[in-house]
Amino acid sequence: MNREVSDMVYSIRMRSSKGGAHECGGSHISGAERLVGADKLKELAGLMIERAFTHTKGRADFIRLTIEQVEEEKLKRLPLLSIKNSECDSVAAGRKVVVDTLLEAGVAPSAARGGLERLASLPVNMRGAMVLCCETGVRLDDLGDRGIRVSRMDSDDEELLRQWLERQEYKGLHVREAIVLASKVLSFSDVVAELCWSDDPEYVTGYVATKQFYRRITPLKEYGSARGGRIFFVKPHTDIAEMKRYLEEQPVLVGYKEAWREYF
Ligand code: WAQ
Ligand code: MG
Repeated sequence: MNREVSDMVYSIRMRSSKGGAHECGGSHISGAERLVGADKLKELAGLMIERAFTHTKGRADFIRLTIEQVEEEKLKRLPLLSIKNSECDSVAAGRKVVVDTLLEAGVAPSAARGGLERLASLPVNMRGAMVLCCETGVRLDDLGDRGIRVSRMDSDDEELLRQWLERQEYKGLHVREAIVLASKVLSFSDVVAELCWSDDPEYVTGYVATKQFYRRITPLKEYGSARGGRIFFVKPHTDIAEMKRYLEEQPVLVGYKEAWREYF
């Protein structure tokens, strides 16, 4: 079948760093992942380059922009996680909510506390996520500072997602991108929970995502800190190679419109 270029779907993604490329020791500045039609590529490429140049973590001197056609038959559709929100008085209180939520999701106490400690004491920002066993807290991937980089995902309707979030008073790009990413991550059967906070110095809200929901928690770090990261807590004996393949390569669109209708 002949299809117009305008009907095709593309993965467009960017990663940027400072002090050289990531693989040459540069420090991670920012990244972005979208899945869109050809008509959006030019605008998004411009926005992604601008993001790398104007980030609060500094001006990137290395930018990798990748554009790749995705086979539409391979697109998988997933529901968006529902949102809960916890506002706390301090980082310590926020992190207590983290531990409680991880325990509820089936993460062992030592793994929950150990994971939190690891994220809080990272010597450098990774550009992806580390994988920890939910029972022992042992790191299961051998991907060093790279970790697993979730890719090839987007919402199926950006404008509707924005409106749905704003209805709940959640504004801005951080939450929009994070809930799409978390919805993909938790869709892998052996992932029990995800913990994240941003490496952007001014963004102190983080989250724990579980199979049931996406819990935003404010604050999870001190204002001004440029350290952040992600942990995927998985069941013991998880096939890490298979998980990496799914999270990095399977194209995914999240956000059944049916599920959003009740909010309008
Ligand atoms: N895949 C895996 N890990 C990633 C990815 C990715 N695509 N992108 C970033 N990371 C890791 C990496 O270690 C970063 O240093 C860290 O996560 C933080 O990334 O509801 O903005 O993009 O308001 O700074 C949470 C929103 C925002 C909470 C998180 O993360 C809310 C955020 P950032
Ligand atoms: Mg960031």
